[in-house]
Amino acid sequence: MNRLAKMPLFVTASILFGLKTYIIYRFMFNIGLDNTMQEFILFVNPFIAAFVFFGLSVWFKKTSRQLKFIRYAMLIGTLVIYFNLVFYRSFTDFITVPQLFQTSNAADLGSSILSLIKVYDILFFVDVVIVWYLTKRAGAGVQYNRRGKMFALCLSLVLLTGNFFLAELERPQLFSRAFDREYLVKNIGIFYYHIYDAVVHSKVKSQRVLADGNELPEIKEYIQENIRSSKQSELFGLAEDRNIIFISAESLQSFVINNTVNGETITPFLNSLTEDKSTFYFENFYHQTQQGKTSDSEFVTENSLYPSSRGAVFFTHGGNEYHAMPEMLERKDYFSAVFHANNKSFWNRDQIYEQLHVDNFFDKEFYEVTEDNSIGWGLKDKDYFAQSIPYLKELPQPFYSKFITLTNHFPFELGEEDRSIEPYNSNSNTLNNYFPTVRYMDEAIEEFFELLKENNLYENSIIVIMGDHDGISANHNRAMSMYLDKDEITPYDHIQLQRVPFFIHIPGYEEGQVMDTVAGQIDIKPTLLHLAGIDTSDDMYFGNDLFHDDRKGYIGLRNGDFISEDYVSTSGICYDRETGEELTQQSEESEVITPCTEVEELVEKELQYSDAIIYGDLFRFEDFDSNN
Ligand code: GP9
Ligand code: MN
Repeated sequence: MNRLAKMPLFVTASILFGLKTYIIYRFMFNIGLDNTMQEFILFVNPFIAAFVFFGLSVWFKKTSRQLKFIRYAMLIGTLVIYFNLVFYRSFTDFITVPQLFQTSNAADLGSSILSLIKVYDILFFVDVVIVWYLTKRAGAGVQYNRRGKMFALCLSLVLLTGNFFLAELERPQLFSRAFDREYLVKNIGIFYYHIYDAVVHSKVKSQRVLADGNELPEIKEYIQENIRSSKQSELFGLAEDRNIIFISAESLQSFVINNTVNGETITPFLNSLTEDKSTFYFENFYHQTQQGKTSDSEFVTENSLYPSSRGAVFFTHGGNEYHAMPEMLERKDYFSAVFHANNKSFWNRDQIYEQLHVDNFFDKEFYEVTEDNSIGWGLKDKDYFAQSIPYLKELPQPFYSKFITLTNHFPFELGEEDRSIEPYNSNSNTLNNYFPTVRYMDEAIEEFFELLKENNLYENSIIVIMGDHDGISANHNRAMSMYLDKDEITPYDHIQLQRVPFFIHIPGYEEGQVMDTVAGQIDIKPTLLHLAGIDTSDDMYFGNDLFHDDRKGYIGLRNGDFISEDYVSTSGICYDRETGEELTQQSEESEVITPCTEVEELVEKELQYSDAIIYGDLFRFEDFDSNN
């Protein structure tokens, strides 16, 4: 009897602690909840996490230890969540292991710590006191038998699996894609988030510790021999001292350019740019992103390195030393800024932007976001551009500014009032709704051009527009083949669908043209830096200046596929790039080779070198500026 009465002490602790955690998640952290499922996960997770943790107490042989464990678990758990809350009040973000060691953050926090602590915070410790009292009163505690212990363990495992299953259902590839911290906390709770963060961190750390910079000479030699050109392109310095305005166009693929849906033009403004004499339009430009999506496109663009095969480099290696475009532009006194109306911690941007030397990040907090001016992922692109102009006008010139649009994001929602063309009609709502949102973005970019002109920011700038990655995945191949009027989407077609638009618009320049060069996001850094008149001979990158004839001639994708001037290699098949014809394999000295083999090996090598740089954080051993 006595036993039974004492049985639920760890359960009582779980309920009290779970309830408190839920209240903090729901009302103290500003966690966005988009549907009932998310509400549900957020509600059950605190109780499950607490039960799993406090449930461990049953395994202590000595009952006094059991009670001690519950007491201290309660206190430490409360402190963990409370430190996060204080940190959140200052940074609207959750603590990561690297941040714990970031002295600058600690200093920022230190000065304002008093203003971050509220009197009512004392209430968060009430349940600690209650449990402390109950465990003290419980005296000897309970000796659980084997069945009781196993029951607690099995129930913990079932609940935990259920929680992770729901989380994965709600956000597929939650762990491998390493999303935003808010997503992790929202789906698995703050405690498992910290465990996840610690595991990622220790993995990253060990790879970094083993590196010593000895790898660099070989990589440099490869770049010197195979990638870098010895001469400057004819357009070197063409945009010297001009502002660079870079638009990252969400999910924009090339197949919509100069195309129609239901007889209507999809992108009238971008189409007009393809014919504009001040514009270079690259029609064979490929995105090179992997799981990190937009963040990968930013990573490749700014660094001319390859993204990771798993997860987002922005997240896994956000604390590395880089030598990115904003930093190199400092050589010509450029000020750099990113404008993006999303949480600053999304894709860990707030952390990695510092490493990339981005001077100002205008995140969601700089925008007025209301129900009326939002759709899907947040602020509508037209409002976003309009609200960005006052900030842009204030930037020191010349500036390098990046604009990351949001409206044309899966699931491509748009209100009737913003819709200029009707959806397509196929079995895929994703593809159907893609067209009206693409048109909306096209109009938003056109309006942005007008705003730049009205605000005297146009003439002295170059405007670059790039699709960040595909918006229509292979899951929609049936609808896509119907739209493109093809029998099926072959692996070759799939690769060709990875083309995204890339424009360089130079007001006043008259010799722009459509370029059929095979190009990719990895080429942007050398291309733009050379246009700005910045010498890159000391830099390490895997792309080429697109205005140079002396290029390596292929674009490698993260999975080892590639597109060269002559071939497309994917799914182990070598195709003729122009005709899409499969090329038969030839045998040479018993080795099976295709015309693609040679480039395949080069791509493989580049991917390995790029990984070595990122995983080993090798740029910390390189003093780029002293070479300059
Ligand atoms: C979010 C935006 C979209 O900030 O960059 O991210 P995505 O899902 O396209 O990677
Ligand atoms: Mn994107």
